[in-house]
Amino acid sequence: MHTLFGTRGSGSAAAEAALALAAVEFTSVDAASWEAGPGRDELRRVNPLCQIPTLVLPDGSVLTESAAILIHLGLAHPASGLLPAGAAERAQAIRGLVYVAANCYAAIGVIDFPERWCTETDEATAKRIKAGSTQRLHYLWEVFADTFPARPFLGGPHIGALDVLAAVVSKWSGSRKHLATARPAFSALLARIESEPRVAPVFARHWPPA
Ligand SMILES: N[C@@H](CCC(=O)N[C@@H](CS)C(=O)NCC(=O)O)C(=O)O
Repeated sequence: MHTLFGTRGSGSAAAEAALALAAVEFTSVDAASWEAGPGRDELRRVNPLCQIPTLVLPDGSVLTESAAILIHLGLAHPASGLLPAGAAERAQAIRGLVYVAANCYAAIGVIDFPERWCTETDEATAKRIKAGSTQRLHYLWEVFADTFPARPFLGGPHIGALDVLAAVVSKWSGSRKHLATARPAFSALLARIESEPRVAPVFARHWPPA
């Protein structure tokens, strides 16, 4: 059995959606670095960075890094369509997954924890770091939208790993609001991804409608 560490409204939604698309059963441990409790203690034992998503595979090995988790699930379950079957399309999907993780997700790490990326961070400095990183994040999404065409999904005819990671990581720091006007077609794609029947319940659990 796979074990997924995560919590509501977090990046674990991407791993959860991918597990749903691959029809892989898993147990959940509610855990996050910002929530004290037994889940967090257990998470820290398997991932010293205490970040989610963290996936423990049935053989006990630990997978961190959302892109690695999704690529692994795609390779381990080729029939899921998480990764495109063709080598050229698969290469672009992997490029997209690493782009989102290395650029967009990393920027969110700075926005959420500016004090980790600066010394003696006073409130005004933290505010400036957040503002600059948010601007950069929105630009990074514009470039993503211009670089990765939807046909009609990002990996081709079917929903895949890149779709779910883009849909989850764009949930934060005003990215959706920005994209609605800056890249309306991409914004519509994100809405389509969220409403895919196997993905919609995951999004509804993580971001319950108000
Ligand atoms: N590089 C990691 C980043 C994961 C990440 O930053 N996750 C957030 C939650 S969405 C987290 O656990 N942050 C808590 C912390 O860094 O203390 C990935 O791509 O999965």
